[in-house]
Order: sequence, then C-alpha cells, then structure tokens
Amino acid sequence: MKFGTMAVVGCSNVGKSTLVNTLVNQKVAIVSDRPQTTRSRILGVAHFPQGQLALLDTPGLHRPWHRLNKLMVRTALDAMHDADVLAVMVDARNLPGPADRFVIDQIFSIHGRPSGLPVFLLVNKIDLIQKRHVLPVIEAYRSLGEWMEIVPVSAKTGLNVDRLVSLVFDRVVEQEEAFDEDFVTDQSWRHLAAETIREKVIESTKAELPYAVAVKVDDFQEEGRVTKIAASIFVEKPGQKAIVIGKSGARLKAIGTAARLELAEAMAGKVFLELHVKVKNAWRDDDRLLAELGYSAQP
Ligand SMILES: Nc1nc2c(ncn2[C@@H]2O[C@H](COP(=O)(O)OP(=O)(O)O)[C@@H](O)[C@H]2O)c(=O)[nH]1
Ligand SMILES: [Mg+2]
Repeated sequence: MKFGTMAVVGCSNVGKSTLVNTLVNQKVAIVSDRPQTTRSRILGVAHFPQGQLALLDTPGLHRPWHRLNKLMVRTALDAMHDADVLAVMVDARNLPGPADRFVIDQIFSIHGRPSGLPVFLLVNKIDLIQKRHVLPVIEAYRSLGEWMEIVPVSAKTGLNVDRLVSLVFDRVVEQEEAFDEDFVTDQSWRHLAAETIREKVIESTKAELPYAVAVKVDDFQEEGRVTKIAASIFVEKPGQKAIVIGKSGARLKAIGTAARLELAEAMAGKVFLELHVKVKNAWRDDDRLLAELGYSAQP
C-alpha cells in the first residue's frame, strides 16, 4: 500500500475544495462561488486500490488584510510543510494574472517551499472551455514555476482526475496505511455542522456579506440517531443581521432548513437545528473569538 499527503493550494475560487470532495468522494469541505469560503485547513482521506491519499484543503492564498485572512494565508502555507506532494491549482479559463503569480511566487520563494517537494500544476475547470483553449494556458504557466507536471483537470466532473491520482501515487512511497478504511476527514461533526450552516448563509446572501459571517456551534447533543444543534451566526453589523434573518424570518428559516437537511443526510439521522443571529463588530480582528471559532494557524 502507498500512502502520501497532498496539499492543495491556490487562489480563492479555483476549485480546491471541490477537488478534495471529488477525491474523497464525499463532501468534507464546503464549496461556493464566492472567494475565501474555506477558512481553515481540512483533511480529507481518499481511498484507492493503490493506497491512501491524505488531502489538505487550504484557504485561498491572497494578500491578507484582516487578522483572519492572515491566519488563512499562514494556514495554507503551513500545509506545504506537512505534504509529500503539492498541488497548485489555477483556473483554465484565464491566463496567469497577478493573483496567480502571487500564489506561485509565494510557493517558489526561498522561504516558502520545503526543498525537494514535488509541485504539480492543476489547470482546473477544463469542462468549461474548449480543448484548444487549454493549451495556451498551460504554455503560459509552464515557465512560471518548476512543475513536476502540469495536469489539466475538472474537479467538478472528475475529468482527468484519475491521471492526477496515478501521478501522485508515483511520487509517494510504500507505507503502512495511516487511516482506517472508513476514515474520510478529521473534522468533527460539530465543525462540519458549523461549516454547513455557513455554506447555506453564503449561498443565500449576496455581495460582501459572506466575508462577514462566522458560525459557532453552541450546543451539540447526540441522542441515538437524533442530533440537536444550537448555533450562532455572527455578522458584523445590524444591517447584516437583518439580511440574514430576512423578511419575517424567511431567509433564516430557509438557511436552517437547507443546513438541517444536508446534515441529516450526512449523519444518516434526524437533526434539530436552532439558529441565532448575533452582531459582533469586527470579529475578524478579534483574536479570542477567532480562536473560539477554530480559526488558528495551528491545525
Ligand atoms: N465547471 C466547474 N466548476 C468548478 C470546478 N471546480 C470548482 N468549480 C466551481 O467553482 C466554485 C469554487 O469552487 P471551490 O471548490 O469552493 O473553490 P476553492 O475556493 O478553491 O476551494 C464553485 O462554484 C465550484 O462549484 C470545475 O472543475 N468545473
Ligand atoms: Mg475552498
């Protein structure tokens, strides 16, 4: 059996979490079309006949402004040091832009990458463009980094993901299996519940609000197949609270229903969900609250 760890890094929104979910064959990381959805490092374990791959999903690399964002960038860069293979993901629809160059510079900088770490470039979302448009993108990236290999993929449809898997297994060594065969993530149900609620808030709100939202599970009780969850949705301003709650509570209700159904399915049981919306000014720069929410540089 082979065992290896692959960290997936890149800009926001390129499809890192989608790839991890596809490889693990289960939703371990929330996904959205808004940048900076992933805030902490998430481990997913993919099981293949050849062996196991531990996947580290990471927050998008970007120039940080808030304290939270600094932690997110640190988290992403730290993941490299625990990996046997690094996958840098970009969007096949665009030629390298400043944000992509920023990511690649960080990774190939003297202090960034551990020496000898093989780096793959994943050109993702090839399902969205014609084949002939992928080649120029690959060529444009070729000289920007010392790639072990450039692999065009679709994280969403799984196109060419098997090739990526076999290339990664070529780079990792025979080892005892590290995880039980049914182990897929190190996330607690509690954390998954908070993340699922946050995903539903992001999906149902627009513009800047997703950045200002955090979710904290206050109470989590499992009684047989029934799970009772109480959670707080933090926003930064009273106006945002009104948006999340919606007209006569309609939006909050829809958020709760969507989260409850998804969690009930994941847990194969019944879920009761109680949500409260709270205003906490500048929580993104509040160290104590960041730690309470589980956002810290140490995984
Ligand atoms: N069509 C298509 N969409 C994708 C693909 N991978 C990711 N997406 C979409 O791109 C958006 C961002 O994906 P996500 O995994 O959250 O990106 P992350 O920020 O890098 O983790 C979501 O709307 C995904 O559904 C892909 O291969 N093809
Ligand atoms: Mg993500």
